[in-house]
Amino acid sequence: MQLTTEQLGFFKHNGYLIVPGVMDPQLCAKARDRLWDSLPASSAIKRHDPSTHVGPFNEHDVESDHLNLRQGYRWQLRSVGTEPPLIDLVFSSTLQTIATQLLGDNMLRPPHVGGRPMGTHGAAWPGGPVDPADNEGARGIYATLPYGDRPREIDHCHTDGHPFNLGMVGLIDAVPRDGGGFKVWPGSHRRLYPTFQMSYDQPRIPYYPHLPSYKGILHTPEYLAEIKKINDDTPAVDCWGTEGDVVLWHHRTAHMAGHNYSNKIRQAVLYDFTRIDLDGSRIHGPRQDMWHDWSEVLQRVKPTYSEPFAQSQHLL
Ligand SMILES: O=C(O)CCC(=O)C(=O)O
Ligand SMILES: [Fe+2]
Repeated sequence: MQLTTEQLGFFKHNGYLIVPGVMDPQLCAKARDRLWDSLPASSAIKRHDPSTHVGPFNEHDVESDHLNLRQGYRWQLRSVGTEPPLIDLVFSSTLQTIATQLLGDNMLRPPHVGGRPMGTHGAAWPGGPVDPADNEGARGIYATLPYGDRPREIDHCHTDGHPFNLGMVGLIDAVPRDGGGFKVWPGSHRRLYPTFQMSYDQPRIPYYPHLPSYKGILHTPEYLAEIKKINDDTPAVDCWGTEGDVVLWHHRTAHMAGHNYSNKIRQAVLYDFTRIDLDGSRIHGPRQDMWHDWSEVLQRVKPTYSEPFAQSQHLL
């Protein structure tokens, strides 16, 4: 399967692209089994009884291991990220063809079956997030429990602070509207790209036990101002869909894991495509041409698309 010129143009303009039905249904089913099999038999949440799926996880079901984190409404099973079924799912020949169209011929760095999953080394700093770049496969299976009667909340977008080229969120089960799907802020990649000091990374303040207050990712004032503006002036797009759909997104696209106001657990697999030249390209600051590290076809494509196509992308 090849992306059309319209799909490429849409991705270039909006920083995301929903591609329907590209993941194998049997592998999606295997991934769901893998998620549920990781739950102890004694858990209050029972796979075949949806009435037990409403979050947050109760005290007994909470798990703080970063390889299989269950906290609040979030369940992030990362240990499976380098197992064959997950890698076959995210690095299938279909998805390699698509990612190659975006990132260029012979540029994809393959994942490593049996390699180090994300979360192996715990949080990047005490109380901080896990570094998604410290990983040789998929980020893992990310699930969000239904919020039940929790009041509606405001959306807050962020960007990811680790080096990668192209993000992917793949639905391993159908996700309804407002059901915790990946949310993106269209066009944010073009506005944020020039506000970073480096083209892929975000500098980090190291953590020291005797100097605990100042730590984590350092943002430029330009970035902080722009992401706040984006949050205020751009309506987010909810990437709901059916089993096998994927969302591809530019590494600087503002996004969030949607709030789950449905009565169904949101189940998705996250993967970052990286180019084999990322080790060299990450030393550069933002390029004059933000498409420098992308395929020639994408560099050349006009960022135009039809209204019906935009509708199919939940933009209108
Ligand atoms: O689960 C999702 O949809 C997105 C998660 C995310 O943005 C992240 O882990 O950085
Ligand atoms: Fe993120």
